[in-house]
Amino acid sequence: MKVVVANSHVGMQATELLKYDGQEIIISGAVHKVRKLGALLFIVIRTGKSLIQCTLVLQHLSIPAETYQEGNYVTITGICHKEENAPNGAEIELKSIKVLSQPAVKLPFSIGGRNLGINLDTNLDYRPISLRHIKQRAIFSIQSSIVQLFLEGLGAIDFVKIHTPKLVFAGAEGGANVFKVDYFDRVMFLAQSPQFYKQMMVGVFGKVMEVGPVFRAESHETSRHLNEYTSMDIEMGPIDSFEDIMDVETYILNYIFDRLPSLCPSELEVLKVNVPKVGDIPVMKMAQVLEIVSKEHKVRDSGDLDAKSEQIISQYVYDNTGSEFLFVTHYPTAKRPMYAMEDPIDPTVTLSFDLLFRGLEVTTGGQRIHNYEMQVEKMKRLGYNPVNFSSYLQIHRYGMPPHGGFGLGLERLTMQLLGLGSIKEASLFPRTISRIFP
Ligand code: AMO
Repeated sequence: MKVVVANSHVGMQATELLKYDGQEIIISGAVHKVRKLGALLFIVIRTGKSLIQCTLVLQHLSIPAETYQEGNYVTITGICHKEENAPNGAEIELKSIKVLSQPAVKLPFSIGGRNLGINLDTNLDYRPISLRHIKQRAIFSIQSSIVQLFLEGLGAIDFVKIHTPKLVFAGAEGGANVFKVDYFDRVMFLAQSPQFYKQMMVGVFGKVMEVGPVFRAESHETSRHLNEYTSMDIEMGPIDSFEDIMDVETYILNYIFDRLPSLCPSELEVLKVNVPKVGDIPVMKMAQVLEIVSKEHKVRDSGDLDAKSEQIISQYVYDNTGSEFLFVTHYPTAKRPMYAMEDPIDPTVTLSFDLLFRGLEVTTGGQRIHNYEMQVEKMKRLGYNPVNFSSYLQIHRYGMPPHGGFGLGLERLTMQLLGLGSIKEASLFPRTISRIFP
């Protein structure tokens, strides 16, 4: 009989077990859950990818209870059998268990149940442990697949992956929400976005993409803001118009959501995820959106959509087109950063867009200024000293194509896809004003 070694590092899928029907198999993992049913003991082993059910007839084999207590890391040996009633159609009849390590104390809560059954604060306080729960882990397996597909889909149309600095000389997005960092004898900032650098790299590669951390010194805690999040960015040129950017975003969202079900079927199933059909995404100008929203909601700031406005317009679009996405275009110039290209027909608005998904903004994008004089003039108009931006302005000075890009918030996309109540649930170790541990 062949002995197969599979451990949690290899990450064997429970479904793969079927291949070893009748054979002896060795698996390493954590004792996830233990259940006694008469003379039968069920021990579920958690590997990096799945749960594997093992059975033991207590009379046949005496194993001390401390060997299989929840939280132990073990190596088990047993015979693999097809078993229709087992979670993945196969189970292992145990012959022996070897303990690799034991926890110092009992787990603070059980992670073997169907639901975690603890509140969000406890979940986040005990993150290294709570993330081991199957539903928590599924969130981040899905998130990992989203990133994989984002890079794969854009790579297939010649986007080059770049890695830009997160310690930067200036905040790119304007506003006060930028963190200062002591940097030897001077001050630097944590990047609010890869904005300046991705623009610079258009002059090098034409089409670039990055998935990386960005930092926002938001002083309020809301269900949709983090102080550190993951931005999925693209930048490209030459372009004909900012609509080229919306076309790329439409392409990549179709690419991701078409392929997600085959990449992580069990995780989508365990979280009962409704994966959207993207198709063509409807487009509306900001002015049009405000007109519709103001019929049922008092919009206080005509330059941006508050949470309620985003929900109202998303519902309106869903009712009229069936789409769960909406591009809102032509945001006011006064509300967009200094690099935003103004509409030559009406300079009070920019050639920019936001994407709403199920009632929440998940992306901002648009065309950028590529002309040197135009960029310098706009900086001065907004009160920035162009001298402080001379390294960025090299691209305008020495020649840039018409270009643009977008930034898609990974945690917001995950939150909306999975219907999570808070963005914190979509971040492994969320950073907010009140949360810095673990
Ligand atoms: P913006 O600042 O709109 O644009 O950010 C882009 C997207 O990032 C997400 N996001 C956040 N997610 C979690 N917590 C936050 N505090 C937070 N702030 C923003 C949202 C948002 O749509 N440089 C531009 C993008 C571009 O034009 O290329 C930018 O960063 O999903």
